[in-house]
Amino acid sequence: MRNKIAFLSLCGVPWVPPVSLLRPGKASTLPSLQFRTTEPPKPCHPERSVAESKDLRLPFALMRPSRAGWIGRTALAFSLVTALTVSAQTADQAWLRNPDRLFLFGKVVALGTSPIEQSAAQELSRSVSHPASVKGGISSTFEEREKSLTVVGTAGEIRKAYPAVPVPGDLKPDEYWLWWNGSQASSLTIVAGGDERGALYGVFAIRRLPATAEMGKFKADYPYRDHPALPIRWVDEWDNPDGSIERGYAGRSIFFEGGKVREDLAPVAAYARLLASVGINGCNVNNVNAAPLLLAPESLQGLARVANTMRPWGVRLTLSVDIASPQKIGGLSTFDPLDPAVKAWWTAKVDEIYTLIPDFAGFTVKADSEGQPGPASYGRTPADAANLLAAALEPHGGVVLYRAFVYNHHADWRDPRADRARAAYDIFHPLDGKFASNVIVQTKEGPIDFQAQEPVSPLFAGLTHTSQAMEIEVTQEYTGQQRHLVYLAPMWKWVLDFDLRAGGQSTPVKQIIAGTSFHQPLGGMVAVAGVGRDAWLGSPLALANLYAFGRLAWDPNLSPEEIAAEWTRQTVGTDPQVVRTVVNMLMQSWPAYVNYTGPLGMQTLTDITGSHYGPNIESSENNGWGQWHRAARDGVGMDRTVATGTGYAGQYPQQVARLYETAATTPDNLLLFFHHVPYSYRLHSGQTVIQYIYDSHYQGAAQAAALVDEWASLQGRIDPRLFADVKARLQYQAGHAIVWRDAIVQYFLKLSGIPDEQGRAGHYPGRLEAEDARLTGYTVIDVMPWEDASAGKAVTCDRTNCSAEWTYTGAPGRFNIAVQYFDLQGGTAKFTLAINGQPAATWAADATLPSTRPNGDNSTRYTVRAVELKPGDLLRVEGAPGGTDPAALDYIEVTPAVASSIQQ
Ligand code: GCV
Repeated sequence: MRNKIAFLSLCGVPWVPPVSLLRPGKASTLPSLQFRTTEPPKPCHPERSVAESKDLRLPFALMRPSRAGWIGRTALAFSLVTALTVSAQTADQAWLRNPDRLFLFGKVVALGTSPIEQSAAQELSRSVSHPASVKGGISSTFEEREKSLTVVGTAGEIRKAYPAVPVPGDLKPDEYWLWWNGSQASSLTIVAGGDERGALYGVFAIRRLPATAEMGKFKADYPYRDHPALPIRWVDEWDNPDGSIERGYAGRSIFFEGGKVREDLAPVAAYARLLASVGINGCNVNNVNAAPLLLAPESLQGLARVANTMRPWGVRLTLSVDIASPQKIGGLSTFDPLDPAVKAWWTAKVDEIYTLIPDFAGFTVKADSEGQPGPASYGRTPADAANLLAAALEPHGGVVLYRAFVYNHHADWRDPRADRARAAYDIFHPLDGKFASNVIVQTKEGPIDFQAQEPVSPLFAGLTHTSQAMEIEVTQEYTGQQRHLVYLAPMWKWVLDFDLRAGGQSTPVKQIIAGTSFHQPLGGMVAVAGVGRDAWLGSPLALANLYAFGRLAWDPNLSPEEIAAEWTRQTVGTDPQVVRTVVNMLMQSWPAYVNYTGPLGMQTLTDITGSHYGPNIESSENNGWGQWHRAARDGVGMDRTVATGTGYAGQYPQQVARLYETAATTPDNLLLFFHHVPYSYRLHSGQTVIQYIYDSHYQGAAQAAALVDEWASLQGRIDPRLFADVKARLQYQAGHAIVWRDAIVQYFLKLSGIPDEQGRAGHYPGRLEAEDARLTGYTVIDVMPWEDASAGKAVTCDRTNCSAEWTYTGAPGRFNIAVQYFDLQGGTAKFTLAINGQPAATWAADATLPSTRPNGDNSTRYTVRAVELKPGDLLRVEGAPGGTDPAALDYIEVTPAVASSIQQ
């Protein structure tokens, strides 16, 4: 089927629209419109017809695409976290599948010929051209309605072509206005933008509206207009020229391979379309740990191709730069920001970039941070470095996003006053007012580093004369790396709404970064996205985070539930039970993750110096990285008070500082971030700290298991491949949540010496340790860190086959048998569970999990269900190493078979 679009050059036909207004229908989510009939205006000269499509001549159509939308077309052959097969990226994997319903009248025309307006018109074409959609959408009344017209253009173009249409005179850049009039048989719909990008966003709003809660608003506020709250809405990709992605969990880069920009940029175009659909207007394509050679002329040619690919979607290219580039690639002996030769080098380099990329958006800078060079080498400040780049960019309209993520990663952990959390404020607050007007200081949402739970960075209130952006992470570096379902919008929303009370006034973060609290010219929100070639984020439900970022950057007042519902309707399905269930799962997922990975503000208790994935409690301590939680025999938490601690609490404006200064007023969920307290300290909830640690971890693991059950209730209601894929992921997550639970609980049990009131910690009914089994070939090892294995020990095999055998001594009945093993990188081991010599299950340890040593990164649970057992039965696990994976085994656990997956 050919899709064609008509581009009209219209003159101002004096067509006066009737005053009849849209009356929302009572019945469905589709308003049944009542119009006074009128003829739409005619173009004053014939269409310069680029193309025309019957498919575009749709009435207010109800379209139902086939269910194959989502992953259906992507051959996402995924078996658990097992070999994550690389699947091509398509926009409908994310949320741009053909809409179930579309609010659109008649033929679509774009008034302008710019690439962005063409994209806008083509987007509507694409939405209605799906054969399955057409089947449901074209009705017998099609012919009656073919006179209807949807016109896309800038406000100026619309005004010129349709002087009688009341386009507001004050539409801002990126803003859109939707208006229509006429009858069902013959109507005019206008999508006007404050600029071309605004028109494009208007088209995406039309596409989204029927699937969103905005529909109600749409009815009430006709004509509908909307603009983004924040001018800068960028994604940062941490892609390296070799094609790897720092903290990316979805395969290789869509931008780079082998040191160059990839030939095939089709995924980049699809990505730009996805970004545009939620209003994202900039994409930084390279790692902030920047490779200076990307600024070499041949690289810039490649980057210009990327910019050209994203431009039709209004997404501007931005780059991370190494501040030492003048020295590293420019042949200068210095990169001192105040050196005239350095200034001249940057000016020439920026001019070169703009020759190739006229709409280049600007630079992101990581300097003096985690080994990156910076102005400190010359005794200069971040303002000196930022202003150097800003001066070069300013004539072209470019901006500098200078990251406040600057800290000493060789801090002295023995010094009770040392505190990484203080660094951003200590360094940047004194520079407030010294940055050029096109510099934006980009601050991570919390003072440490994208932990599962942190307080809001006090720096937002510490820069009242500087434009600011907030940086968040869509890629789940510390929040389960896309293997765990963790919908982060509730956390971001909490930060956005947090009122820092600067100067005693209401100053929520969302208003500070919009530039409104302190009357700054710029501001924004930037997300480290981490998309790759494996279905964008490697995991279907993780895409809700990318969607949520865009929606919150557009409108921080949206609720995470609303956003989750929008995403679900557009992506998983519109069945109310599906929407309810998925929204519920998404909303529970972050609190659950916090519960089982590090509650009370301890931060994510993960392997800080390595994978950032599995549990490793002591890895945070006794090193210079400063992610300390100070867990000790006497108590836990870091004293950050002014009175007795690091003084960090005093960086907040007075009212907030007072709140955090005493343990009694600090909210429970951040207690241990601010205070070192004994394990017996009572929370506001009445529980002791230690009991909360036990309870929350058991609760978190149970919540993770409940996600499996909730998802299971959707069987038959959603795409079967999506169902199977997500189910396997959730089962893995439920098993890994138990690894987390047991690691943290046994660690704190040992450290505190205080038993669990409920008797769970240290007691595992039905658990049979591998080290206690009759072993053939297997040898017992100490697992590091010890808390990552049950009782600290496991067994590994250095032959071709080994086995561990136990005699069952419990009551007869039906049981689930969970086998806890370690699925290491570097090979595929095989396991068999045999009962009385008969194989009950055989599986391969073929996941792609971190680490080449057995630990909490790769501890994995495989459950064989509903096995009949009687006393005396022999339970035997056979392990066959593969490559460097030694088929390591921790334990088996025999628990009564119940319908629920809680026993994962
Ligand atoms: C790009 C954390 C991450 C690093 C990242 C850094 C940053 O430390 O682990 O991979 O580096 O943040 O934001 O610069």
